[in-house]
Amino acid sequence: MFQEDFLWGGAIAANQCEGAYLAGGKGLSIADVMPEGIAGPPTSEPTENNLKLVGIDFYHRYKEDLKLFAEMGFKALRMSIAWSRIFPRGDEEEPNEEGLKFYDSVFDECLKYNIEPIVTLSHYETPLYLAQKYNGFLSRETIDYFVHYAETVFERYKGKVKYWLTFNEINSILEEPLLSGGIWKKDVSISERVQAVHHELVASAMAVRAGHRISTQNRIGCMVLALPVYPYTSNPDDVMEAMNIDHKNYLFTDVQVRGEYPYYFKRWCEEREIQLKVQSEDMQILLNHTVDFISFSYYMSICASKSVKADGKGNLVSGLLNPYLESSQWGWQIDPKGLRYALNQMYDRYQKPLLIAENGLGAKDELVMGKDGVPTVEDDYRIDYLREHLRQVEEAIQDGVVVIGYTAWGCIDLVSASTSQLSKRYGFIYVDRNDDGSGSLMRYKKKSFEWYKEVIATNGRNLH
Ligand code: BGP
Repeated sequence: MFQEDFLWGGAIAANQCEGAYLAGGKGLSIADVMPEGIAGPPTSEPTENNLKLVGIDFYHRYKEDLKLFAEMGFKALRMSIAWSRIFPRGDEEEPNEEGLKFYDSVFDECLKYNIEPIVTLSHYETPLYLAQKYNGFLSRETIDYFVHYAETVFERYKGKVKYWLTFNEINSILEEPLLSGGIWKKDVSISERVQAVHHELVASAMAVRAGHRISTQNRIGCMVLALPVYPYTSNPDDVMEAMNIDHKNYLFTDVQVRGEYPYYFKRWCEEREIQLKVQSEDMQILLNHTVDFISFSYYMSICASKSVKADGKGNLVSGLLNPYLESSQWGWQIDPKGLRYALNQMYDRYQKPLLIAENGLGAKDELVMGKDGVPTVEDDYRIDYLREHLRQVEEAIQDGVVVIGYTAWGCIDLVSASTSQLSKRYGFIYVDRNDDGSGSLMRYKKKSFEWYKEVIATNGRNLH
């Protein structure tokens, strides 16, 4: 049974939906120069083929969109603030009032419908200036700029926003230093990546400290990409390989939740000849300012082997394909039980409340004429995917895991993070925009819209 105040809702990110990339004094972010997402190199300036520059025009249409979310009965909306709307370059002293006002209106509109905003401070949208001048979190300076930004928004939205997440999928920085760490330079060594990890972790803990100081109401969480790893075979070498990948991922939550680098970190660094530069107060900050809850995205599990080479396509990482699982049209393997497993693993290790901040199926949708003469999408495949995953969430709750909410990724179609396409659709709401940028931007309810509305209305009882 889902708890009575379960946070049912959806998730979006500023850079993938807002568009209006220069409106209201916004500065450029790294997303504005990554027209192919992580599939291709960044450009020197924004280019017309970058779908994120217009996104789904949420910046101008948020009222219409929030009304639709409210109609589905959303209790929560996970969204992000575009850092460069508040600090266009990232290193200013004074924030951009117009940017602050925009989010005031968005939060007010959420609260009008009793939708709890869950706000990510940094979701793959580091200000471009900080990326180019400082190589983002590779430099220590960026910690201070981030904390100044966090304090600014904590102060401003005190009383409006209570749930915060610091860095989206913080563990992806090892694989995606630009997207996740704002590191502009090419050829980022493993030492540099780990140094940037440390800076992000310190920045996150300092933000937690500021958030708790500014309001005792604030509940601040971490956000990681959950990726259950199964040994490819029962060969102990494969089991160890799976354990090593797990260790790499748990490094982040261990620091953010327990306040310390895990016991295996020292050897891990030594073997890679990493000499971490740590300032004297860092460890104390990490220890004293841990998160209130854990949130994570979940899309797939992977298999690990010592001897077989990876051929699977992953979200931000790749792993071996599991012969027992089907794949999405984008090659992501569908594993609802993996979600129950991930929830149990995470709870087993930390005993902290868990929020599923992202989960969903990216699929090609076909707009057809509905019975009432309004276009729609018959997305039974999406309903099946979500139902199976939610049933497993319920199983985990029955196991004893404390789950506080579920925000379905891309509750309205938006631009994909990894491939920058619009045709990879996740939404309950279809947005008429195509990969070539054409389309009216009109919104249409898919079949899953009514289904999810019913899930929320029955607090999950209709899943059976
Ligand atoms: C996560 C990101 C999201 C989102 C999602 C789906 O990694 O946090 O921003 O986009 O994955 O990925 P994609 O958009 O590549 O399909």
